[in-house]
Amino acid sequence: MRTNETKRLLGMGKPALGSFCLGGSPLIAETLGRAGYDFVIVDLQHGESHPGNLLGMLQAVSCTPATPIVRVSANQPVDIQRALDLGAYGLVIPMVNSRAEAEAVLRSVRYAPTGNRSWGPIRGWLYGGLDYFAKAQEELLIVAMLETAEAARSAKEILSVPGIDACFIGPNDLSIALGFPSELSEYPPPVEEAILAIRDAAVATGKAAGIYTPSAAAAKARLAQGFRFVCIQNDFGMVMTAAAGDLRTIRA
Ligand code: 3PY
Ligand code: MG
Repeated sequence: MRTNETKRLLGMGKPALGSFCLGGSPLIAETLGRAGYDFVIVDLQHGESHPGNLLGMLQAVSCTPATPIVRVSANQPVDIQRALDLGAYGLVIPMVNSRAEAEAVLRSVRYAPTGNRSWGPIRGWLYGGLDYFAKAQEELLIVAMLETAEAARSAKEILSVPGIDACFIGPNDLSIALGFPSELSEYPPPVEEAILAIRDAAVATGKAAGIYTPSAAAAKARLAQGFRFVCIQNDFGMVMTAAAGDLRTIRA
């Protein structure tokens, strides 16, 4: 089966850098993949992508060196299995709040006897290879989002589930869950403490700590703190930042 380069980097203790694709444009997804990110996350939770355009989005990313990852809309077997069948090589699952929910993710991802995924990896086979059945469990990257107060409290139990490869902190939802606003350039101490406690739980369980960041500077700071599955912005934010920055420069 094709090597999952993002999983390989994380397995070697190295960082992997990616971005979210919120627009449902395969052209933008391919452009992000060509920019040199290790992975591109097609976002089915927020933004314009949906089951009807997921195939084209995954085909676009997979004609680049970037690992095609899908953030599913929820921890639902049907969403998880469909994304994998269409060729997602990694999954980001939002709002995983307990060990039981993490175990449910893995049951959706795996074939019997350890799971209940139904057979039919139409494009998973084309992209991954004919030994998909034997090797999928090894190659697919499974990332649990920890972004609620309950998840922060249960981080160690969630991350100690074998088969969960990494956590991914959603700092906006975590901030809201702890009673603060989202999209802050600096998080208040309770949020920052929760973020670092989740990172520590990842380190303690031998998993990669991951986090969403809104800028290159924020990503560098998180890398320096030991985060390794680091997502920098999204296509929508990049357009906004670049356009507003140009106009500020011109009008100054
Ligand atoms: C969050 O910040 O809550 C996210 O989900 C980022 O992707
Ligand atoms: Mg979130």
